[in-house]
Amino acid sequence: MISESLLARVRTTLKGNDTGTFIKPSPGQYPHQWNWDSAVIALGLSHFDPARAWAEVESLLTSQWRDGMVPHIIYHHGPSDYFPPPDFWQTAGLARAGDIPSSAFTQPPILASVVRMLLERPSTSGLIDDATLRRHYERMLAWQRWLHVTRCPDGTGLPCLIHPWESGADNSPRWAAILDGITPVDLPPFKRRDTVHVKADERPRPEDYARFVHIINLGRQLRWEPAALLARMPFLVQDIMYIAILHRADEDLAWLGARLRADTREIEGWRASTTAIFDQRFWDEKRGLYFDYDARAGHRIEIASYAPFTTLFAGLPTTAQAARLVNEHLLNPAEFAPGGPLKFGVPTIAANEPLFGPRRYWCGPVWVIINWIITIGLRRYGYADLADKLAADTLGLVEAQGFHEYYDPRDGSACGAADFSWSAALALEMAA
Ligand code: 9WN
Repeated sequence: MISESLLARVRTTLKGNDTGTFIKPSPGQYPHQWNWDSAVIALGLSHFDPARAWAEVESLLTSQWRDGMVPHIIYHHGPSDYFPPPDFWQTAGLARAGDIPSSAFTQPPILASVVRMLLERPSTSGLIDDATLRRHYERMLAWQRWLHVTRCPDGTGLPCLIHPWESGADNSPRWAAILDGITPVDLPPFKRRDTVHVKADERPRPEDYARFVHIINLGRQLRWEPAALLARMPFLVQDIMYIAILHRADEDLAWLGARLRADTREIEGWRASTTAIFDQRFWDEKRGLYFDYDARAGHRIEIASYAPFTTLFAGLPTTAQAARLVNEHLLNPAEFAPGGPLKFGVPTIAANEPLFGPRRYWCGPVWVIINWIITIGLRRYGYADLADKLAADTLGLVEAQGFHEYYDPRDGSACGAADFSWSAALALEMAA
């Protein structure tokens, strides 16, 4: 049930972050449009301004590159005090780029799933005409094809990420070993702005930030040419959360295609290929967990994170695998459950991992978007009580602390940016 007071606070936060063209993730720290933020913000908007929800989808898709990619940051209104500024990406004059200045890589493709959710809501579904929906469908199809084909080096259809920012979980310890192997050289001059708004010990470490910039610089030198990126980038990863989100997006895009009477065989083909290889590449039978894959080095990255639980969202595990994920890990107080060192779940890294950092960004804090994805997955597998409890606990955290970017799992205290749009939007989703 959505209370009037929650609705009012969410509305104030999202209106406060509304630039007119798109809703920014937070007032100071993130003044541009971010890809997966905008998608889930549209869900929150659907509860009080459904027309604006569709406008958010539209504004994100207008940023699409000519080759199909939908970029991760879109600078609709030019530069700000955010680093990197638009010209840092050096995309001007690139034939494959889009018309709106943007970053040169992408983020988790949750948009098709959001569009399906919007269409399944009576309040929202009547507000979009078939021609617009078909245009959105074609654009999302081109993006998902770009991921399965252009970003896949090995014929499996599994996309590779070329920068930690593409994962949405920038400094996750899942990427630490790869980042530690990268020595930044000839860095272009830059000044970090993220630590102006948020305490430095809640953000990526300086050495990791320098590596983020170094990888962008390599991409610039390769003119962001997809085959060259796959061949040369030092960070080349198959991320299980990213792939789970894409697999669910394929399912939801096929649903939309069927509704539009389009030929969905290509999408069904992607779904079949991902299903066929997922376990072989990522499942560890001994640990009862999925692990990401370092495609450059050719091995799994054995860090216990929230990411395996997101596979439930996509329906990828068998019932037996799901039971292991839940019983051996999600409910284990030494790792992910409240009751041991933690008071709140789900931490983004298991509490007993050596690199667990309870306040440092993606190294441990609880994120509302992750808990929301996990609750949907739990329901898909019949764990409704657990999903209800996780949603209620997350909502409690947000009610007590405000709409923050992330929360310390030991005591629930707020970290990162304040007035954070997706924490507000997804609080409504969880309440509903
Ligand atoms: C870099 C906007 C974004 C989120 C990401 C989160 C963070 C950016 C940053 O903020 O990344 O893309 O500057 O740290 O990691 O998931 O989309 O909220």
